[in-house]
Amino acid sequence: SQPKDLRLPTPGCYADPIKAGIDADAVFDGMTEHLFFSLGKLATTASLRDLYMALSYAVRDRLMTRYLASQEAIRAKPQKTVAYLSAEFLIGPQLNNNLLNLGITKEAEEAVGRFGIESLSHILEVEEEPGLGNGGLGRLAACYMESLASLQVPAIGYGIRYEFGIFNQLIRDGWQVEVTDKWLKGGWPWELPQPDESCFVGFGGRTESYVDEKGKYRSRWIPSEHAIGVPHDIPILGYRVNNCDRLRLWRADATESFDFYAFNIGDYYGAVEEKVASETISKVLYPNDGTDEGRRLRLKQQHFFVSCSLQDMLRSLEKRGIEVEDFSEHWTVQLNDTHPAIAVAELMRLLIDHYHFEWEKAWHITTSSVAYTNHTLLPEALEKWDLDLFSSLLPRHLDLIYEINKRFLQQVRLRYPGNDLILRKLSIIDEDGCKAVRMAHLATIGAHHVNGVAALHSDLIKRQLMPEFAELWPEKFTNITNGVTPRRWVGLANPELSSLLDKEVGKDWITNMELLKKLEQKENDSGFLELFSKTKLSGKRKLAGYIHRQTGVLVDPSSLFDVQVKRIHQYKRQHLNALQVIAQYLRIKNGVDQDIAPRTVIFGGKAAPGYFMAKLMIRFINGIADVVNADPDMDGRLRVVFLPDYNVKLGEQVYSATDLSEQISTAGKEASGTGNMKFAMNGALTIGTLDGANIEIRDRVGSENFFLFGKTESEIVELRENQYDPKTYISNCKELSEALRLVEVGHFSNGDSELFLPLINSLTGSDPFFVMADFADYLRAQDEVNKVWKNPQKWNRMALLNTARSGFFSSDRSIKEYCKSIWKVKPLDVEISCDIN
Ligand code: Z15
Repeated sequence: SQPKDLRLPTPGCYADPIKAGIDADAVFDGMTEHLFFSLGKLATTASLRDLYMALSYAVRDRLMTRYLASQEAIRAKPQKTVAYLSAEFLIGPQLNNNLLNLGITKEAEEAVGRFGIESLSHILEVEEEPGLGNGGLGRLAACYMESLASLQVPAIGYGIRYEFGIFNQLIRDGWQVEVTDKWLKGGWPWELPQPDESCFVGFGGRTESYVDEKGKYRSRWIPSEHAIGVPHDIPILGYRVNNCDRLRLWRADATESFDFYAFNIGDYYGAVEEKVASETISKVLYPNDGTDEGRRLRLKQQHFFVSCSLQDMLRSLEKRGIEVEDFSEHWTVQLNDTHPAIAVAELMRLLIDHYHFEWEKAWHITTSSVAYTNHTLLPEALEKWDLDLFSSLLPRHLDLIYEINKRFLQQVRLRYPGNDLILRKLSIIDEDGCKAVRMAHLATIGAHHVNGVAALHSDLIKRQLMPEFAELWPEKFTNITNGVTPRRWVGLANPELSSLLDKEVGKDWITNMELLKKLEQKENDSGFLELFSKTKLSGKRKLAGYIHRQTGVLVDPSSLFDVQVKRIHQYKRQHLNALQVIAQYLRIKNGVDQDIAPRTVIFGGKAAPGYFMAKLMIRFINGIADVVNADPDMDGRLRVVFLPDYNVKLGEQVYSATDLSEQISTAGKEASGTGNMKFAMNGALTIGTLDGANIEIRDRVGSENFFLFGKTESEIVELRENQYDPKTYISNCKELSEALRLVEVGHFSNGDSELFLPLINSLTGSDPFFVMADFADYLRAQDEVNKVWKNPQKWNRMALLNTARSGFFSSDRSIKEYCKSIWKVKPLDVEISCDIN
């Protein structure tokens, strides 16, 4: 017989389900048991790592009640679930987040204290973070999963369990060195393998026609290779609710751990190679952020996780006795960029070839389930697959894509008779040059909604990226401005600010960020501003200690902390910042530094291993740092730091310690940005261009509380169309030409005048990202920063108003918009039924 009730595991059930079994005694007992039974250790011999594992297991136990109750709730009361498909989930450390969301941080602190640990932070430091993403896109997926759970929305995140995540970054002689990220090596306690729910995925081979038992002609795919996807589930608990959603990441295994037939006929090495090939699929994350590589293995990864995920969704309907016909009433499938866009063809294939639906029916199901988020306009990021590669890996999918395209173009012909140009522009197949499948077109045709990630970006999708699609389907295109979760990015990242906010506006701000508006009343309260700035100073002290330990550089916590942390990319323009640093350095050297505020300029971020210019930018920053930091003339007025290995954990340290947030991309290039939001919430002022979500941040915090500079998107377009010449900007700005000159003579490269030449040539030659055009205005805005810094009361007021007005950028707001306008999903209450007997 089936057990009906969910029973709480030991130690029993308390009246308040949230507190069930999670007082300090229970956490301590749980740790003791896990030390003994799961880790084979006695409390007396346990290492810090053992204690980390024991606490994690004890916390995980307490998630399980909620996790299983959440699955039970949806079974008992079927309603639509979000399936968030993403090749990346950059979830960061789990222990502290789970403690916060369970509400047992204090209890855990007390429990570890009984093992002789002075501070919970020592335990938290042990955790390896899963770097299963590159940057903004992967972190957004993680924030969205957390908000979905906190808003009690049934959801599953589907992705890949890479064995190696984004590389660890070392800096050697100023250069980036990449080191394999072995995040699983010590055992990672937050995942639950579910081998019973494995799926088969095919690759390669051919398609064939056959006549079915009813005499009907059908097609089928005979793949030449297979892999097995083994789900590894990570529970995602909402904040102080019982809802615990799931992140289901697929690991690729060989179909047989060994091909025994091949073994028997003597092809021992062939058999081993086959196994190695299938297990390579989930081996490593591609370390590109915003550049398409077009590699075969990458397409394999995409099809692998998408196919497993769709099979999983279909299977769950069958298990619950729901008709596959009703798929779109039970699943809403969100494509995080085009990485999972093969889902459009794969769902069609499963519905037609496996479930024998007619085309029209299958297409209706597909297009009423799938929606697509675009994250970039950069042409180098838009995924295209060569037809040869595509057909050799996914021949059946290519047939289906041709059919989708044929029917779509027929519709276009009816709308625009005789217009062949528009057919070429809209076709899924790119016929210019090497023929290729355009994944953004497949996603757009297969989706009921296409959204951009900030107002400007969504507007540019319609005006520049896909004007023909937008004219064809105006109602399909929409905007959902990105957001970030306040639990991690304020609650965990800034505990001191959090307790000040608790006292001032009440504890509910963390789930209702609009409550922070109340802080506006304090803008002229110098006592409160003092308290507010003390939380910042405390964050800066901690970061200064970290910087010293990591880099050996001593920085002054009372200086202005000016921070640019994000992936290194020419469009993000870290070199613009670096050149500005050189100009400040020259001012101090030349004794024209009266107004310069003492500054610590901090950079952090990884470069794609194959992106030469980005790696040179890192070398450039470190070259400047070496000279500036060694120069006694700087006299504490300027310090430059490159923080190695920027990741989620380091981000948590950085946002709370920043005075000035650098958001200086070329207008029109940064789709949204999300770091910009984390800084603003934590009371940093932004120096930024009118790009991505910066525009909306400025609109909300007030233009008087934002340091604006630079050309607008339309001015950039105009410059580009009118033979932009960076040289005129260089000769018109003495500080710029002198800074460039100093680089050219090798001042930041021990006299080597070759090292930075490619960078200089790019800037003085074509300057594709308009660094020269924006330099003078950037310097002007930096002077404004210096001026305001001299008036701490004013600075603190502006900073407070940034925090007070940043509520809109909570991912709770973004997710509510997705739920209402795209997914049509509702929250679901999860109750924990208590049954002690
Ligand atoms: C990525 O991190 C982003 C876009 C991409 O197309 C890829 Cl492949 C990776 C970023 C955007 O650059 C950033 O502006 C945005 O905030 C983020 O996605 C989340 O939408």
